[in-house]
Amino acid sequence: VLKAAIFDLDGVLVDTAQYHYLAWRRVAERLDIPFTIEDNERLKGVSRAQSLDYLLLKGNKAMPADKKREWASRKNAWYLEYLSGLNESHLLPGARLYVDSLKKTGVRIGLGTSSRNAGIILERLGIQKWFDAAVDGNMVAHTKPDPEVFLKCAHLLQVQPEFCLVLEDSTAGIQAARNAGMPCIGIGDKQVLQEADLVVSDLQELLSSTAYKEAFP
Ligand code: B16
Ligand code: MG
Repeated sequence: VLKAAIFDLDGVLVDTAQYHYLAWRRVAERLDIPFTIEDNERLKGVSRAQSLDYLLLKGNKAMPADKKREWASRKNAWYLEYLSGLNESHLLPGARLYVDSLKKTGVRIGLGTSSRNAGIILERLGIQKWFDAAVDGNMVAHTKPDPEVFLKCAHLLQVQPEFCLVLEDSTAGIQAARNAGMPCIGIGDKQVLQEADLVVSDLQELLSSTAYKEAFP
């Protein structure tokens, strides 16, 4: 039985993954590093610092720590620029309805995100009150695929990992759920998110999925 659902933020509840993409693409362009959609998939769910390290490795560029901090904060400034227009219309399809339906059946709601900007996003959308526990990138030492963010959330929710369902749009996040011993639903492309127990294109689709109802009655 399902006792808790732990949601990723960017790309699951809110349409901000596109803003991360646009901001990283600007970094890659400026640094003259080729940046493909596959590269972008690798950055999803991964911390800002490690995302930059990935890009630099791909571009075969060494960079001292102070320069790295500069580029990471430049990326974040661009990201925050995109976020400035954020409002309720950026909630992804089915998010509110699915969370409401879980709450009605007594399932506890958690947030497990790598983002250090989660506070601003929740506030903008007025959805802080959705969560019984929230863990973000400011509260963990290790980024996804490390299970820390999800285990910490489960601990705060006081629910054993095997009774927590994770909802994730990234391969790193699905691996993190696996590493935490939690079942996981992928939100996005079936080819990309193969390691999930079930993949749907969004939470709207999940609400009417018979495979979901059978797996998590
Ligand atoms: P920030 P999630 C992740 O959020 C994003 O998917 C990833 O692209 C981003 O680099 C990471 O947060 C860190 O975000 O720069 O805002 O601290 O998908 O785990 O909710
Ligand atoms: Mg995500």
